[in-house]
Amino acid sequence: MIRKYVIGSPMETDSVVVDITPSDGRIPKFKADEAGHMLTYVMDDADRIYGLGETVRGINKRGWHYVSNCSDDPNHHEDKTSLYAAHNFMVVVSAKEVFGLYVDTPGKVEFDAGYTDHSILSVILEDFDAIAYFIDGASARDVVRQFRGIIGKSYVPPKWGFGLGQSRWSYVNEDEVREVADRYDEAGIPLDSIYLDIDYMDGYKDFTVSDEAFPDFKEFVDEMKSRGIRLVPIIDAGVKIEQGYDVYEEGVAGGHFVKKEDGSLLTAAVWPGRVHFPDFLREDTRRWFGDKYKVLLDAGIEGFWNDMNEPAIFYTEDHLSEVFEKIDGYKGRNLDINGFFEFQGLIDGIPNNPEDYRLFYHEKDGLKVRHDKVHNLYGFNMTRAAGEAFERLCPDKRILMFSRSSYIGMHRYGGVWTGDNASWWSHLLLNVQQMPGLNMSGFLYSGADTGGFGADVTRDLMIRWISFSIFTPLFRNHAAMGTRRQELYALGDSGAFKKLVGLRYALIPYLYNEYLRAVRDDDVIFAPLAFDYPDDERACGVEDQLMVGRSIMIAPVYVQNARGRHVYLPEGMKMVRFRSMEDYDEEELPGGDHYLRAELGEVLTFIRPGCSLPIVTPAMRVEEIDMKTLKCLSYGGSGDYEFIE
Ligand code: MIG
Repeated sequence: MIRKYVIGSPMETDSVVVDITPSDGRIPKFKADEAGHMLTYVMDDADRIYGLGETVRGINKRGWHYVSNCSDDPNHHEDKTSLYAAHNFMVVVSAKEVFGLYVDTPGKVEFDAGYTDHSILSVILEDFDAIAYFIDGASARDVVRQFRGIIGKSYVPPKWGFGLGQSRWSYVNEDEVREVADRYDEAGIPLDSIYLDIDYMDGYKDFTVSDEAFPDFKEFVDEMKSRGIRLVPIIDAGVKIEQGYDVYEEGVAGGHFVKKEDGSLLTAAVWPGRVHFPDFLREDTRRWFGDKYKVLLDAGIEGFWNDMNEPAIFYTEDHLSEVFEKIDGYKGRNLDINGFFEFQGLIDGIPNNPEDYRLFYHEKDGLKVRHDKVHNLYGFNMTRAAGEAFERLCPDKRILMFSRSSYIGMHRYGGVWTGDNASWWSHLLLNVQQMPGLNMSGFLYSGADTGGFGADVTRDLMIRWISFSIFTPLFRNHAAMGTRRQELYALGDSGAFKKLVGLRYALIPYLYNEYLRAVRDDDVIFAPLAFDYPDDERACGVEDQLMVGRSIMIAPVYVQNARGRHVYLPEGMKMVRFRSMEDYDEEELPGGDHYLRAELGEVLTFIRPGCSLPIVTPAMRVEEIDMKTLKCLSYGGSGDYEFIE
């Protein structure tokens, strides 16, 4: 049962697609302050909180506070309260009740999940009004299903989007891209896509391609496609200010860019230097910007990633000139501790400055709205612009699309990647722990930068990370400029990677089918053990194992130099210890605690009783997978597995 409560006069976000008549009275279970801007719920010691999408920390969110405020912060440390997304949905599981809450507001909202007081869950709407959806359910999974039922079906990527993607900031010309493809092929490692980061563009201008780097882009796209490899270019939110650049000129002429209070255009800066930001909250701006993707679609491109759409702001002209003025005052001064820190703060406060987000306005449903009040909708609507355009321009084709910033509702148009993580073991665990929350909010097509974006990866970290991310729908190796080369042929003997990526391709029929099933049934693919074994107290506390689809559980290794790990089995299962699709051993294990060997390159997979895991012979490309090679590994039951498409 879902009930809708209107707090104040909230703005429409388009995240919910079902009409629900608002209820009068109070939101059940919660106590509200007078204005209705702070809701509190008293928790028992054993109560758990799930969801909140892309956030730091564990699967159970209790014990920290999370602020929905889409932020370009590459330091995903456990003390952070905001990452790139705003996913305001959570499920509370206590011994006496299970319920969900979705707080639909385009502004900032804080979920204090027992941080200030361990026994109090509070939801704090800073200045803004909201719609609260309260969901009563029989179980956590049931609450999630009901919620997903009101936000619309999740995006479905093309099947090749389940293949491995290789990315780096940046492959700067066609020779480099060709070399990546060649070396993957030589190493016999399957690959379906290569990503183009910002340097493919001409001067970082959206929807342009550098002539020097790619003299005949269309021909090159065709060449790669004839080898079965798709190129996936990046698109950034900021549009470069440059006379003669069509996107800039049309944007100005059409009134598509965000404006300041006095009606003049906001000048901010990102990659290309000075830019204007399209007002994606306006329908005709979305249509205009969306149609621009056609330039690349016409060149044969079938996939995109949208970046910097929190939006990230290096600086605004207004703030920067203030800083320059103040800096003058520091010249020649003897800076003591206070003076120096002030000075440093002045500089450190230039990018993504909260003041800058209050400087400009959107036009939403005919009204002028200050940006900070609708901040969390920006990336959503950029990706929506693209998604709506694909529906118009190529309705019969699935286009790969994912975004860095997101809000619930965007899951109908694309997926997300989790942004600038680092090559750290703790971020491998974070990747594991982020998956259920993302799925609960509808973001089924998701994954992290495998191997880590920042910092230098090691061979063993890459092996362990791949051993996990072969299960995530988005399976992309991406690294920052200046870091150690991270392609799978560049980390010593590539044999181990060939086997592991081969295993991924062997699992694609299962993974894609479980994906389609999760879309159809409004379900998650990655579930905490607590979802399937709610009465098993031990299972409910597990933070480093996941159910993946209906048939299996996984237990990734995320500790350097470990040669095995403890695994909790909520019931008897059949363990398959994969070294590759052809090389594995099977063992039936009773429920309970086990210490299991898992050497580097070994993937522990557990088949549930009565279930089957279909696998196929790996191919070098998703499209070459031969379903005739399908066989099932089973643990009891009929030994069959049902495909829905
Ligand atoms: O400020 O395009 O998260 O994946 O490689 C950095 C360059 C801008 C941030 C993205 C990252 C990408 C990088 N971008």
